[in-house]
Amino acid sequence: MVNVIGLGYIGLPTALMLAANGVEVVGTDYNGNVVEELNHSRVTFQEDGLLELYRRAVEKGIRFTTEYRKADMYVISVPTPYDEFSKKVDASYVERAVESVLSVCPPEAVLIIESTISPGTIDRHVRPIVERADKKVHLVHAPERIIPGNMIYELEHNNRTIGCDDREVGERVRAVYASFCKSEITVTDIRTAEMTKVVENTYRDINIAFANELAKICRKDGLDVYEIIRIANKHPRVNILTPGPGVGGHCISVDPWFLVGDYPGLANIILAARKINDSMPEFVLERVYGICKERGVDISRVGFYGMTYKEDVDDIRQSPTLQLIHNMEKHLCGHMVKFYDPYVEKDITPNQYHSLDAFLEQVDLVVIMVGHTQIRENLEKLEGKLVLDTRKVADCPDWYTL
Ligand code: SAJ
Repeated sequence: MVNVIGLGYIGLPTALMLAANGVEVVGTDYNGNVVEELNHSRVTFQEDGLLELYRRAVEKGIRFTTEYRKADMYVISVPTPYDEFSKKVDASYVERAVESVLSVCPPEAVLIIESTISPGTIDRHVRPIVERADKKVHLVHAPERIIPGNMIYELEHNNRTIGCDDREVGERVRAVYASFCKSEITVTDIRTAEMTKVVENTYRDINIAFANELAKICRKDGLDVYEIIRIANKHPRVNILTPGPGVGGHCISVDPWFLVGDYPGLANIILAARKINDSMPEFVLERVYGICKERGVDISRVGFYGMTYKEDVDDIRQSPTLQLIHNMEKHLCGHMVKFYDPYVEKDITPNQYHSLDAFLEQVDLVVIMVGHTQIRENLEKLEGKLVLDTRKVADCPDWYTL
């Protein structure tokens, strides 16, 4: 049996996928509300195909509880927040989960940590706990790679990495993941797996930063960055990403800091990329102020469309819009502009609307921060408005871009 600990964005789909493919699974979360929702046939976040997968898993007998269970294998997918000032990973949730597992697990159990951790976390934070508990268990790091918005497909089709101390244990874990993963599963050591995960997200951060820097350079000279990227990408070895209002989410905007924090003086391009991406919300604000001045728009008639960190997800963690709100608070004008996101039901900020039409009625300049399908399918509603399209959702010559 596998006990999946932490039923969030990663743990829940993983638990469901294992169960739907015939593995006996108990899902554990210490948050009673999450367990209650799941026990009442409600999935706790929006993701394509999640509800259908949930139903398949329930048919196969998955159970949800707040208790840690006796199992041969544990998949730990609890949050690993980072400290904004020190930029270091906060492994306390992982530590507590490991402690709780150790209190119930049989000897020789396998503890698989899926949460993103900074390189060296298992040696520094987890092994000492295991040593203190004086119980023989096997540690494994199997970092997740799925992308919100396409999680279910990617769980089945992405290659995976399994880091372990002991090859035979790695092969056992591989067999369990192979119950649903149709792609290549590489078995390596734990430190290599930890580093690989952070390197993957850092690679993407650097590439997004390059696109964002190009946007700033082209703006300076009145060049169309999108056209330049489109043409450059026709080169067989060039693949530039898309500029945007910043980088959000719990991974790409966080993981590179672990390398900066642990390798000061060495992680230079990584640090520069982080700074460029973090500067984008402010760059959007500068564009907004410029357009308002040029077109005589009152700041109270400016509306930001989209608050999540990217399109068609309901996750707002570290989103460019939240970063921008934070910046505006410093300039004491955050309360004047308007916000709307079809995926965000909770009020995050004053002047937040819950209907697209009501929001549009109140604004003259719409700043598209997220390219949700909703706005792509309702472009006609933007007719007569000034638009700053930071995501290039449409090819409208009259619209402003980054
Ligand atoms: N973004 C751009 N321009 C682009 C691509 C992305 O501005 O061309 C922005 C997005 O809008 C978003 C941010 O970057 O704000 C990150 O989004 P993303 O879609 O690139 O990635 P995440 O954070 O949703 O998921 C990443 C993925 N990692 C990589 O692609 C290397 C995913 O596979 C990981 O599982 C996930 O991080 C994680 O949990 O680590």
